[in-house]
Amino acid sequence: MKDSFLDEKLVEKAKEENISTFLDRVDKQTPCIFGVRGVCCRICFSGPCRIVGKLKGVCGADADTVVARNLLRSVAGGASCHVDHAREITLALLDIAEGKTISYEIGGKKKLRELAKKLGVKASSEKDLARGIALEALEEFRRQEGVFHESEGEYSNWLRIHALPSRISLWKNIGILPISGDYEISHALHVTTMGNESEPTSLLLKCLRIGLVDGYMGLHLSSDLQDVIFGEPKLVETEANLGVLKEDHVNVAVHGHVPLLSAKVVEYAKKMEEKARKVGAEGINVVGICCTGHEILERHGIHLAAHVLQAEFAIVTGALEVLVADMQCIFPSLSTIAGCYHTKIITTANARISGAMYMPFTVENADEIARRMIEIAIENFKSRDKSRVYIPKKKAKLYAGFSDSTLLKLFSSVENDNPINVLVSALESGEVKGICAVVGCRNPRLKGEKFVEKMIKELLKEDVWVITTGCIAHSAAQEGLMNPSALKFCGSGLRKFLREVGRANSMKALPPVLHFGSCVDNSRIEKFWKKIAEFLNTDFSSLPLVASAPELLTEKSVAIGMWLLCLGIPLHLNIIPPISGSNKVLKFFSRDVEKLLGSYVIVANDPVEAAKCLVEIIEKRRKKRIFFLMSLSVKLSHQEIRKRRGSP
Ligand code: NFS
Repeated sequence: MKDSFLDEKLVEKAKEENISTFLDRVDKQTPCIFGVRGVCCRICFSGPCRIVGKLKGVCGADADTVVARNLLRSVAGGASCHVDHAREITLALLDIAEGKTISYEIGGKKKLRELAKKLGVKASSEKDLARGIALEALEEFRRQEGVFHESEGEYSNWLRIHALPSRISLWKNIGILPISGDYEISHALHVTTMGNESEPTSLLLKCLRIGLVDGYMGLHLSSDLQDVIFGEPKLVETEANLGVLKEDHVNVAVHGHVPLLSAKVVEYAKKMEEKARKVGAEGINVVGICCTGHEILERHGIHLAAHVLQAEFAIVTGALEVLVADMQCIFPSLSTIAGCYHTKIITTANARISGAMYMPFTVENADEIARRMIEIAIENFKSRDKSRVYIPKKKAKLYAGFSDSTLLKLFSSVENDNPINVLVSALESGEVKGICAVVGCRNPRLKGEKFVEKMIKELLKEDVWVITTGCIAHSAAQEGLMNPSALKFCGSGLRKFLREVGRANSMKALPPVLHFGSCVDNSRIEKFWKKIAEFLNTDFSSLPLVASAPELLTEKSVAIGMWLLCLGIPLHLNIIPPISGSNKVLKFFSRDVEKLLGSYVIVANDPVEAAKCLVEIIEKRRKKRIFFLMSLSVKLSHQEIRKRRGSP
């Protein structure tokens, strides 16, 4: 277990206490080669058919059809999670606006007004503005037909207000503009049933189309409305890793995705500190697991305890009173493991688990449920077996809560009139060679190996600034890459840039790896990149921007990957979804998609090699960009260029 993100002593403790974790279970699973290659078809009941070479399924489907059809089902599955997440938030906003709950308020008044303006929603009161926005948002799920008008955006308002016009035209030309979340996901399930679509390219274009559903009707919609309810992320300084659990506190972990519940848990933990002291604890310590951790971190500064693969080990510490889970990425194993300790697992939404408590959560009963959960945790503190507690010491400091707006604010301390020019100048001079978004999960198949940490350090060495979200953000934080001490990993150009901007803001430096939040907050990465593209009047495909989802685990990540490809961003994978059984599908993602969207997928299974490939792409794009600047300078007068660049 050398050089693992897992604490060696904690893994030993699990073994000694006879606890089965993902490490044991992954070893007992031998993946079926047909499944791995994506050529197992279970769509009808004449099979399952397993397609090898030229052999066809009972219905005549070949490997290309089966792989493409399976992939589309996965992408639709992933997008359904983000669309459902957005729906939860939309309905909550409608309830708040209509006064059906008093548990929440409109915390992001600036965001409310901005969004209303973009959507053309007019009203005299804040509540009515919120209602108007929520009703517009509902259309993103239920619209049944679409005719694209640039000004009206009948296809999707969220796509219209967030996507670059150059991208929208491309999507329109290749026919992948989605109509609405529910329509597209249901349609994808329909066309992939037996006897429907079998033409692989058409199925693959639908994968991209669902990628757009994921990006705009899932990610952007969720982030926007969460900002309206809870306010926008703020820069915070906090800590990450299991070391944030406290031996002398009642420990409560929030695990899942939608911040409606976790924000309430944080609120009641603060309110009920006194009660905790009465049972001998020093207080109540709320910590975050997975994405909901990021949501409450970026708004309340709560510590990050664990990513998806460390959640089991949070229980093995023996110091966790309650783990509250709402939806997505919650292993059923948590309940089995909790059964061996005093920890209580409470589920509230989609992640109902056998053996766990279930407390149905609504925005109307939010206060009551959160208060009850904290009460259970306080009560359960008395049952903790102190002799079985081991909390690893390791934790790292991080700056978090970055977004397009927090970054612009930081840049404005260097150049007030034209903040984004601070970064654009650094990109053009090569001080910052490019930006890589490293997103997604940690995969159990890597068994704790530090793939992503090594890859990021290689990128930093090459002056590539790194943005992270989701479980990768947990990992980068734990590795200490989100604080100025990680400057030592950076090349001289990036180091200089981070120091200069940091110092202008009374910080030692900006962090080499940025915490951009949860997986739905991938939307903020597009917003940030859009600022660069708009400033330079160009498209993403001619900018030195790349992405990597090195440890892809969930279908959600596949949907996000499709969206990134739609944006024109080259995407690195280490673990690939099951597509290797079809040459046509492999060719589509490695070559054909470039002609359509300017993006492609690369696969590299070694972290150093992966970083090298990403840097090469960045270099290639930088060369292309020089040509772009030359052609631009022919078109624009000198004065215009100066104005654009913000120079005197
Ligand atoms: Ni993203 Fe968040 Fe983690 Fe992967 Fe799951 S928590 S939504 S899917 S496993 S990064």
